[in-house]
Amino acid sequence: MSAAEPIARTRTGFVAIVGRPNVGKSTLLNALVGEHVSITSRKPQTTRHRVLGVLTRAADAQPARQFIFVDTPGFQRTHKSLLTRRMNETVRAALAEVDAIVLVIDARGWTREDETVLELLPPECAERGNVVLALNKTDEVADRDALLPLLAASAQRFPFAALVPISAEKGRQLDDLLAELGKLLPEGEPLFDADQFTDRSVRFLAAELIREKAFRLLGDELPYGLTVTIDRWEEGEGRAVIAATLVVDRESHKAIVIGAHGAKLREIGRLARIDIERLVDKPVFLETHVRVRRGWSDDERALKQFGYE
Ligand SMILES: Nc1nc2c(ncn2[C@@H]2O[C@H](COP(=O)(O)OP(=O)(O)OP(=O)(O)O)[C@@H](O)[C@H]2O)c(=O)[nH]1
Ligand SMILES: [Mg+2]
Repeated sequence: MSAAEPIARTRTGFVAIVGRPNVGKSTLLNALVGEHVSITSRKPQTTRHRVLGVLTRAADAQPARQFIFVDTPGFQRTHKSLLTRRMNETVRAALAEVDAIVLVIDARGWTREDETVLELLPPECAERGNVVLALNKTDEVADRDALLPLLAASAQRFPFAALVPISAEKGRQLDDLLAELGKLLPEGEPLFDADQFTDRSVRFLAAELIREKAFRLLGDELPYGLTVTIDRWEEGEGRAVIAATLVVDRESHKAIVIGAHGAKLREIGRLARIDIERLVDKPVFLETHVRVRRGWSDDERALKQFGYE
């Protein structure tokens, strides 16, 4: 190595994943990190919190890189409740404090909602060149040639640092995306241990896993008025005993969550328990209850109590 050659250094940085609801941001975060950090579902507005997912790469030939991905709620164009307003604030705050941004759109084309998110990017991003466009769900695109005009049109819209077609669900082209993002990480020492994959507690992750199963098993109308609290968490004798409450905002929703003879609630609990056991690596006894708290998603105190700050 000649003296003039720069010494390769460790790079560490925050990368926000933003986009409209349901484009696959959380699926992408999980695929990049290789862990079920952020919950996903077919329903829009699944993610409500800022969730970090950490990927540490220490290849022999290359300097170490630590990507700290920030999953964000899908940005919504209208505020339906205090909760949606909070979710949008979470997106704005994340954008302001990161080193790089992945804007996720659907590979089938731009929508008005995507443009709204593009307009949300801090003005200095264009100059800094720290935004990568990920065109997700390429597995749904029958004609790959159709992507070419979309790539060209996207480059016209904004000076993206790179445009990468991906499939988060099938794990396609994720290394290409990481290679582009790696260039945008600033030099710096890792902030998380190599085996740490999120900043969130197992308690938070467990509550989210229960919410995920409820989102997946319940009808369209319900999930937006549903949240989960963990009321008891005891670990011992080789197992964990957890009590959780699914909180709904209407009396009529309680019966729907419970289902005929309790079947729905049992299934939500069974699926969540399997995932929580994997998380804590021991058998779990999960007790679930349903409670009504009217109008909680518009109630400042309730939002705070349920962890939406
Ligand atoms: N076909 C296909 N589906 C995908 C892909 N990525 C995500 N999905 C699906 O898209 C839906 C939404 O995924 P999420 O990851 O929850 O989307 P999100 O952008 O985080 O949604 P919000 O949190 O609600 O904003 C789920 O049903 C995913 O399985 C993909 O690459 N291909
Ligand atoms: Mg999400």
